[in-house]
Amino acid sequence: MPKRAFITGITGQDGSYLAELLLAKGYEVHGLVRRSSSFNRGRIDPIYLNAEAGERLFLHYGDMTDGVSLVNLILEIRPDEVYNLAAQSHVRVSFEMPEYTASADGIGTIRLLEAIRAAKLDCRFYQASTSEMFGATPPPQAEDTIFYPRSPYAAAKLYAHWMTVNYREAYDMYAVSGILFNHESPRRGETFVTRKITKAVAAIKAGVQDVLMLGNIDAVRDWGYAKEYVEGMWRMLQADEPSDYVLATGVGTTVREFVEMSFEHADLDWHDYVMFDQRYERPTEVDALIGDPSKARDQLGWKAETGVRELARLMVDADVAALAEGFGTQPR
Ligand code: NAP
Ligand code: G4F
Repeated sequence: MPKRAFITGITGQDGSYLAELLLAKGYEVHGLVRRSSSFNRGRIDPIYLNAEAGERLFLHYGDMTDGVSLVNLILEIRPDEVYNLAAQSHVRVSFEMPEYTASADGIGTIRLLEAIRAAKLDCRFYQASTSEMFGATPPPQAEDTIFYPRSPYAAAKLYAHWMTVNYREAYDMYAVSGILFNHESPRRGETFVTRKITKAVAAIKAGVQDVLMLGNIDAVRDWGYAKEYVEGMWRMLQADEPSDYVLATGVGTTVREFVEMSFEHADLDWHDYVMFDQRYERPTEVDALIGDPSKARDQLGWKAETGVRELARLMVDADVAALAEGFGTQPR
């Protein structure tokens, strides 16, 4: 019998890479999808081009704000491993929708943990925690660094993080939190800053965009390649004992530097195109996130391989190619 995994957020950046990884490892993969009036499966659709992998991929309608759908799916699927990646994951948007973000990201995690507990399932649980939980605490940030959330998103994720710890301690569940620093790819949502930049570079190069409006370009982030981070998630669920881990590169880069690298790769001078727009600033900003991934390296043998310059280049190249093929907004 193949191992059976259930992924919430399978249509997102990480969910799509994780589904591919688990299918390649021989898993049967079940994913939660939201009903939408327009197509929202662009990232996982290519899996069906491989008939063998496609046969082991199953999609189910549900929502993190609908506990009954989660209870029914857990009972029906009876997974060996659950990866809770679904979230309203945009920090700026969480200031506009704090209640929904709390429900989907915070209470949604409880809905899922309770569904597992009620089903008396002996499965392993991964929670997508985030470096945003460190917020105002200066870098470097590791597993034992004090949390200081600076947005409704970070506060909701911190609640989910502590509830994951609590279910591990209270009910002896194999439940872990991956505290992941920013990770990007050509599949990154187009309103996150890296993808917004690389997509703009491609469009400016093609002569179909004149200007790129950005908010705070002095913020520092620790950017890695998403494809490598999903391997770390899987490794966390294969360890002998459940524990929480930071995944990061350990290198900090400003948004300004990411802009420079991306424009430079396309032989463009960013000063000619980038303008400040206050609308992209946040009521409370997280100035600097730089992770210390020593524990994951020592205990899981996990290490980020792709540096930020290479990441910027591969994202620009993918956006240039997508535009040339006429798939300008299609995440691959
Ligand atoms: P993403 O691309 O925004 O994907 C989010 C996924 O969650 C999508 O599949 C989305 O579905 C789904 N979703 C959102 N609200 C939902 C709801 N109410 N019910 C069911 N599904 C819902 O995010 P990502 O970058 O892959 O990140 C994956 C997870 O890791 C998220 O929890 C994020 O907060 C966390 N995280 C990300 C990073 C990062 O740098 N990428 C770092 C740390 C933690 P639709 O496709 O229908 O929108
Ligand atoms: O790309 P961002 O929106 O990512 P942010 O806020 O760091 O959050 C991402 O990483 C977290 C992990 O640390 C995840 F948990 C979360 O789900 C998400 O994936 O913004 C990065 C930085 C911020 O400081 C922001 O203020 O870029 C700055 N920025 C400047 N101009 C901008 C823009 N961000 C966005 N999205 N758009 C701008 O125009």
